[in-house]
Amino acid sequence: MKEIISQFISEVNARNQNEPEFMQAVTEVAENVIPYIVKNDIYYGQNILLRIAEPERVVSFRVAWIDDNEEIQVNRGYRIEMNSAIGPYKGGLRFHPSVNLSVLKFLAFEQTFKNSLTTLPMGGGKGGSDFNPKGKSDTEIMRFCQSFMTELFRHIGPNRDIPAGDIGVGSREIGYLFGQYKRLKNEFTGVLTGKGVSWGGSLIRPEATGYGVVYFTQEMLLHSNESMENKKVNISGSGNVAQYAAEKCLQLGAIINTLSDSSGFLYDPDGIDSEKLKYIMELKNIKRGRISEYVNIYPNSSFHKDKSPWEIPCDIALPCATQNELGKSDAEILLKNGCICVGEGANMPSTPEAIEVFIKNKILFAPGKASNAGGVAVSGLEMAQNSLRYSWTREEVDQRLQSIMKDIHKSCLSYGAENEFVNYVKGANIAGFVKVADAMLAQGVV
Ligand code: NDP
Ligand code: 2IT
Repeated sequence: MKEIISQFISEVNARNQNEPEFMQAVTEVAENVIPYIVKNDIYYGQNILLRIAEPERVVSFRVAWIDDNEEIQVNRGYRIEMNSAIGPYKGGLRFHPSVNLSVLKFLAFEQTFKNSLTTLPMGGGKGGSDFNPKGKSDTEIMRFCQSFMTELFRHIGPNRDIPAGDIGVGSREIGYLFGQYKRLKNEFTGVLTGKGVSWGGSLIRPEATGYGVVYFTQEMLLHSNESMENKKVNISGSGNVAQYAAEKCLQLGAIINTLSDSSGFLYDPDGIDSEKLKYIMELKNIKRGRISEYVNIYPNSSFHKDKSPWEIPCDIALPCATQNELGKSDAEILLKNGCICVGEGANMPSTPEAIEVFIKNKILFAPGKASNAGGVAVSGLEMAQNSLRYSWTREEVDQRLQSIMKDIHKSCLSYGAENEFVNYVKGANIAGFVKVADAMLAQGVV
C-alpha cells in the first residue's frame, strides 16, 4: 500500500513542482483515500484521485490599478476551477501577499472535499490575488476590486462559478466586487456569496464559519460525553472566523483565553467576555486596528509579540488564522497542558507532523474541511435563497447550519470510526471523496 501511495504522490509531484502547500493537501488525502480505493472495486483503476488533483481550469491574470499617489500598481489575480462534478465551482477569494498558485490550489483541492461534505450541490474552486489590503484606503480597495472583477467576470456566473470571501476579503470587498460585476453584466444575480442582507445576502453568513466550527467541536465533545461549558479555549486569528467562533463559545459557556493576529497573540487571564469581544469586533472590522491595542483597554491582559497562542494551557484549541500555523512542538505543548480537543477553523492550520501527534494521542481532532464547512454551507443556502428570490429568517438558517454540521459529523463517523476512536481526518477525506467520485464515474472521462 505504501508503494502505491508514494507512486501516486510522485506522479502528482512531478507535475506540480514547487507547490508545497498543494502537495501537502494532496498527500494527506491520498494517504486516507488510496487504501479505500484499493478496497472498493468500483473506484479502483479509474484514476479518480489523479483526476481530482488536476484542476479543471486555472485562470491567471494581470490586475493593474492606480493607488492614491497616482502610481500604477500591478498585482496578479487567479481563479482555480478545481472540480465541477457535483455542482458549479464554489469557494472564496483570498487577498494576501502570500497568495500564489500553490496556496490557491491547495485551498481549491480542500474546497472540493469540503463542499462535498456539506450535502449541498457545490463543486470546488478558489481564487484571489497577492494584493495586500493592509494600510490601503477605501478607495484603493474599491479600485483594486473593480480592476480584479473586470477580468474575473468573464469566468464566473451564478451557474458556473460563485466566489465568496476568505482572508482579506470581507463584506466591504464583496460589495465592491458585486457592484462591478453587476455593472459589467447588467444583471443582478447571485454570482457572489457573503453579500449584504439588503442586496441578496443571507442572514448568518458572516457568523457561519465560526459558529459552524463550534457546532462541530460541540458534536465531537458530545460524542465523548463532554461539553463546551467552562472549557478554556485558545483561539488564533481575530478575523471573521475567529470572532464568531469566540462568540459561539461564549454563548455555550466556554472561556476565551486568547486571540491573535500576524503580529502576535493576546492572552486575557480573566477571559475575553462578550463586552470585550464587542470591542475587538469594532477594533478589527471598523477601525481596522491591531489586536495588540486590546492591552491598552484591558491592562490585566498581555500581548506576546511574534508568538502563537498554543503555549497557554487550555482545554480546546481553535486555530482560525492561516495554513501551517500549528506545528509539531505546538501540538506537543497543547497535549502536555491537557488540551482534549482541536477544531480547525482555518484551512490546513495544523502541519502533518502536528496532526500525527493529535491522532497518535487519540485526542479529538477535526480537520478544517469538516469543521469549517459551515461558511460555504451557508453560502450554499444563500445561493438557494437567491434562486428562490426569497430569504429565510436567522433562526431558519441557523437551524439548517446546525443540522448540516451534525450531518458532517455523522459522515466522519461513518468512514472514520476505529473501535472507540474516531479518526476525523480519515472520515472527512473518504466521505468527501465518495460523493465526488461517484459523480465523476457517472459522468464519464471528462
Ligand atoms: P480574515 O482576513 O477575516 O482574518 C484572518 C486572520 O488571520 C487575521 O487575524 C490575520 O491577522 C490572521 N492571519 C492571516 N494570515 C496570517 C499569517 N500568515 N500568520 C498569522 N496570522 C495570519 O480571514 P478569515 O477569518 O475569513 O479566515 C481565516 C481562516 O479561515 C483562513 O484559513 C480561511 O481560509 C479560513 N476559512 C474562512 C472562511 C470564511 O468564510 N471566511 C470559511 C472557511 C475557512 P492579520 O490581520 O495580522 O493579517
Ligand atoms: O474556505 C472556505 O470555505 C471559504 N473561504 C468560504 C467559501 C464560500 O464559498 O463561502
